[in-house]
Amino acid sequence: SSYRVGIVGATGAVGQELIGLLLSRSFPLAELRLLASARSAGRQLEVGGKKLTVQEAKPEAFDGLDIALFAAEGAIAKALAPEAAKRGCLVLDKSSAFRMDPKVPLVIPEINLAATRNHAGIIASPNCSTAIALMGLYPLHRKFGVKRVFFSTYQSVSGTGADAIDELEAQTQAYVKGAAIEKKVYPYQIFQNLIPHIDSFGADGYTGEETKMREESRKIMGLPALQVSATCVRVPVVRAHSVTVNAEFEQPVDVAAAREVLAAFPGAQLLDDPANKVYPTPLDFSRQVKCGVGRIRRDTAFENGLTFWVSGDNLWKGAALNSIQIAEAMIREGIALRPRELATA
Ligand code: 2RA
Repeated sequence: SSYRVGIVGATGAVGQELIGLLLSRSFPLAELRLLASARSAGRQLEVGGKKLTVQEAKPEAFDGLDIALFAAEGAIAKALAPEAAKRGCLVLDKSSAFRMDPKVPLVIPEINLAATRNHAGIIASPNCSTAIALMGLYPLHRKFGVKRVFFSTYQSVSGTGADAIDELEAQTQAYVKGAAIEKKVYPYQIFQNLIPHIDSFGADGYTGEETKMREESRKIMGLPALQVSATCVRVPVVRAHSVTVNAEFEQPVDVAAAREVLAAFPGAQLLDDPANKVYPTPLDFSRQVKCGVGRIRRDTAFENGLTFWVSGDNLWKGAALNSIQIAEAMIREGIALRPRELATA
């Protein structure tokens, strides 16, 4: 069968990737409805050789849809996702609005697809840095049991959005021309620099991004007591995030065993041959379905420690692809798109 799919935030960086991936993955579409703010309504987008007109995202815009892919900021998801679910849509939301809501499954299909069986109309996708980090950590946890983990991230500017991509480009051009470098999106120059600040600072000195990595990793892996400490840094890379993971396990983990586990995990591509300078880089893993894992070595700071490096596309596995993979897997596994109570209504 085929499905009537709506995209909320269709004109944004992630929305554009959703359109491309639905087409390139031949998602069974009966209809594709592009929804965005009133400001963008009326714009025409070229989709698969057809011109589609963007409609305003408002409650009645969800009538008749089976799936609503939300790629908008939290406030819009908070306002409209319940409206869409009420109208019988399965909402797949990439924002942080519902991720920690106990009634909302937070899902990476390769890890906890079963959690989708208890949805009440809304399913959340994790923060991009969490999804990418867990493509390396989760298969190792499943085999060796993780106790404590440190994340250090190297996050591309596309995670902020199209305006940040433009900012890096403009600062690069200004540098080449010897012109003044302007800062609009970030508090510091991002060109030739690093900014250890993503999202907002909490009272404990951790940023929202760092708190998300801790809380979301615990929820997705079902490890409420997992010890996590993250440092999330913006780097002058256009696309794809990278993460250094230092993890302590219940038992010693040798590199060969770790490589075997990662090579067998569907969400990861093992790329680990340091003698030949082979390891993942963000440039190589942009627009890749899998996340690259390499630099695997015993961690010298832990008993039973292992450290490794992951690079993954933050717009794909970190956002658009993960949402689409949830829908694909639910359809493949015959998991109800509508919550039980609605289905009988
Ligand atoms: C970022 N993870 O990279 C956040 C949102 N995509 O800015």
